[in-house]
Amino acid sequence: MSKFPWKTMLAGLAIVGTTVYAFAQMPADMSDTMAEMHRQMTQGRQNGTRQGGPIVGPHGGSPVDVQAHHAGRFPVSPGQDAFGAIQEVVQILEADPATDWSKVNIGALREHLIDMNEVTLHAAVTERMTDTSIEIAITGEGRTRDAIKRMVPAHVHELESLGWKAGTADMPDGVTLIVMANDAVPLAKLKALGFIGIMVQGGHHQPHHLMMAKGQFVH
Ligand SMILES: [Cu+2]
Repeated sequence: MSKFPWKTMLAGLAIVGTTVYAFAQMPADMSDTMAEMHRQMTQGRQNGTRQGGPIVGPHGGSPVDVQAHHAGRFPVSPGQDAFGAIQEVVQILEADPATDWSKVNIGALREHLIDMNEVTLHAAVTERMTDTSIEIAITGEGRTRDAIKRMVPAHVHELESLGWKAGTADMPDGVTLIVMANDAVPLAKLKALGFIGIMVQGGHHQPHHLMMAKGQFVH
């Protein structure tokens, strides 16, 4: 173990490194081992947070994760993106002594992430360019339709805060989104971005997800 350069890393990381090494040597029952790994990794992160500043950031990819990845002993991916987003938020809340668990609502975050999944992957999208704008019909059925009606009109406020001119019109099976071209976002760029490229504008989802989980934000 002393041959590894990461031995020289922060004390908090070295603790995790030791843990990783110990489990690599362990021939115990795999399910027990995995449960213990989860517990130890969580402890390691919490130790790291206390000793060396915040390790779990809003965009993931903590030094601990990178370290384990480079050591080749742990996969970093949680296996499912919404699962990983929720795990990250739960870890942030657990690392914050000010977290008010009487208000925390992880289920609300899960519902929003299901909406994001529906809008991103399952909505039907028809785009039409005019001389001054892009007009996008976003439609679906059931949960997909509900998600479109929750997320797309809400996103207009984010676009407006970025200085874009945009609006929505309700339809029985979805929403029509109209976004005007401007100097910063000419028609060619609007066309290239299309529906989902427009939906990802702004960085509001990450902080909003944490607020949702804290019970402070309703989309
Ligand atoms: Cu979101």
